[in-house]
Amino acid sequence: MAEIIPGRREEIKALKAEHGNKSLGEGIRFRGLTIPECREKLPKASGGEEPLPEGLFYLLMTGEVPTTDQVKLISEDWKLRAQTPLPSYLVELLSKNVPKTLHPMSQLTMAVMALQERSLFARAYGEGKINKNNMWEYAFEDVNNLIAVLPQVAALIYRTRYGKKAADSNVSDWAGRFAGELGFTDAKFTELLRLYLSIHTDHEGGNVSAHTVKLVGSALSDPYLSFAAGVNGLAGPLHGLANQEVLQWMLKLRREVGDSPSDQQITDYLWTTLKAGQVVPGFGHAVLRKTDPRYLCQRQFAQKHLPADPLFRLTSQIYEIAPRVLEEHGKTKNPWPNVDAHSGVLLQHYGLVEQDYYTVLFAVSRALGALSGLIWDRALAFPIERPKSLTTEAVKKLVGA
Ligand code: NMX
Ligand code: MLT
Repeated sequence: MAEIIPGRREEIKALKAEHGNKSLGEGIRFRGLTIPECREKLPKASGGEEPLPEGLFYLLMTGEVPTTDQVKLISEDWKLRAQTPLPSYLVELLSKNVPKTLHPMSQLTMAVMALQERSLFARAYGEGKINKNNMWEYAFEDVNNLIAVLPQVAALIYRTRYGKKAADSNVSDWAGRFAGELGFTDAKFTELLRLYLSIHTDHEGGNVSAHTVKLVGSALSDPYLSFAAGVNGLAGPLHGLANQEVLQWMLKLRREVGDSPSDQQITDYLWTTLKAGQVVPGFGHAVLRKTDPRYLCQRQFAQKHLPADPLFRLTSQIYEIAPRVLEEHGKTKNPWPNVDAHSGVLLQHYGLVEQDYYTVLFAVSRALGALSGLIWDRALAFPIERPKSLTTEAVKKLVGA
């Protein structure tokens, strides 16, 4: 990072000076690579087929596809960082003091906030050691420390809330450790988690959660404070909570019409949702105008590993019908499914059935995208964000309305 940053600072300064007035859009690419390319090119675990999220983190940080050894180094580094025990007040909080009714996403925010006491960035700032040139280094340490312990924290929330036990596991990559902490030993589930945690990392930075992290970080709030804020954005039903909503919506459909609904029954159910003034969860997107490539890669995973799963078959049937209904409804600019329309079905298959936990998995993954961006924001000394805000009266006066 220390070698790359100076050149990148110059590059961006020149780019902004020359082309800063143009508007851009590219769909989903991570440093220029599409989702299928990431899946193909990023290093895998030994015997595995899905990318390791550590590799995606390296790609987001450096713009380069890492070697297997480089990815191994990150796995080992994060494992080492995670060996510092969680503070006892946090363990007490999560395992004894939060009410069972508190949503797992709220618990996650509280946990990240509780860890903020560890921020090296905040400490160095307080001691007057931070300047524009070195602040990325403190952000880098905080980000890696936080990412390293997120699986432990998230799994503690899971085990306490649903009365589960961690599994004995010697898998030591980041997703593998997470699977074990959640109590899963099935190698296919671990592979799914590697894929899941890779593809949910980011979506071009403008989404609510990543952008919130960036916005809060622009005040030089440290990475813990910034990430906690982003988690709260992800917890909204139009954003990350949609993965929970999708499952609940599908299970309600099954309860109402049985395991093998006809196309007409699904069409009627879609219209009932729309006529009730609700959104069809998992469909539509703020910027995509086609089926989300993350949906498609999860669909491929299902076609390969669970083709006969009844919920997967239902998902496919809805995929056939919902876009037509949404087009006829005529409001959404994008009638195609997004990432959240598929993720829950895969988790259900492997026994992670607690839907109100799904957005926590999304958040653990989003940490890689949003927080790698935050390191870069500090490296490039991006300024505080401050959009203008005017009253309607003032706008009217200014535009002569
Ligand atoms: N069902 C019903 N109506 C919809 C849907 C949908 N799935 N998607 C968009 N619309 C409506 C939208 O509410 C808006 O209505 P109105 O004019 O009455 O305000 C109209 O279509 C135009 O919206 P768009 O410009 O197409 O979409 P927008 O950028 O405003 O919102 C989403 C994007 C993703 C919030 C929206 O498509 C949505 O609410 N989808 C369902 C929830 C969901 O799946 N969210 C997850 C997104 C992915 N993620 O992980 O964050
Ligand atoms: C995301 O990954 O955050 C979603 O695609 C939503 C978005 O990009 O706005």
